[in-house]
Amino acid sequence: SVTATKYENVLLEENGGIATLTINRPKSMNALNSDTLTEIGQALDDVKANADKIKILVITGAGEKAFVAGADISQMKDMNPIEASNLSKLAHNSFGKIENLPQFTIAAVNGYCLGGGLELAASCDIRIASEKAKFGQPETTLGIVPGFGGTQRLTRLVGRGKAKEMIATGSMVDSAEAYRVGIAEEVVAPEELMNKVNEIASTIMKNGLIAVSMAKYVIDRAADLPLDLAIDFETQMWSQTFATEDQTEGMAAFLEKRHPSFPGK
Ligand code: CO8
Repeated sequence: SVTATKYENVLLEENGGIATLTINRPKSMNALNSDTLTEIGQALDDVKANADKIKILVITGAGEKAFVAGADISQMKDMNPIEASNLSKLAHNSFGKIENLPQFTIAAVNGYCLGGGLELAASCDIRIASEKAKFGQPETTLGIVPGFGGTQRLTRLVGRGKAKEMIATGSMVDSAEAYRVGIAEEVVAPEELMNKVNEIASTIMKNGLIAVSMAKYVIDRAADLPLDLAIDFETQMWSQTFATEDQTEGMAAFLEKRHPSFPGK
């Protein structure tokens, strides 16, 4: 296992092809200040640059209580609109990198997942939650609008009605409700969270990872296209997978009744 030591507000570790990015400010519930958002962006660049070693990225929060309890309110308190815009752009730059990673990403939601925390989790490909997790967009309770994608990515997960309800009330939903409305794909006991995440990551890693990466890409990039263009886009991706050794191996293994050993090219 390898740990990158150059960060102060996050931890980036790699073990057996799975990298874990831990937001590491447990005294402030892992709140996202600008230094942390900058380091998240740098860590994501590291993950992308090491795609030969890192196959899956897990994002989680340090400590028992919080995934991420939002943007750092003490930093935002005295901001003017230009500073607010700059902070929002910094977050969008970092969160956009998650969607643009070739690797599949899993948010391991271990506790409070609020505001910028839910916006971070919503940028990941899937969310696995502890039974203790609580989700919310409390921005309107502070007199602001969600600013790191909450009005958009949450709406795409749960639909307009539920997103508007969560944003207008600012109330938290528990993990059972998050599962019901499609924020969390699975909910497990707190002590099982990392086992479950590793089990899902291991299952994905046995598959053709070029295909996984292309599926992620086309799902995200075509999501807002009209259906006929989106289907065309899928056909392009699908046909390109026939240029890979993974396709040759996957289909040969099936026909020879053995497990595939994907070369990843
Ligand atoms: N920012 C800064 N500090 C925080 C934050 C935060 N978001 N959340 C918690 N903390 C700090 C607390 O101030 C406290 O510090 P201290 O020990 O120095 O008093 C410490 O973390 C522990 O927190 P609590 O004592 O409050 O712990 P509790 O267990 O009682 O409560 C909660 C936990 C429910 C998570 C509570 O801390 C809380 O409600 N936090 C704020 C949640 C929130 O409103 N988040 C949304 C922030 S807004 C946002 O994310 C907007 C994103 C887009 C902005 C775009 C701007 C351009």
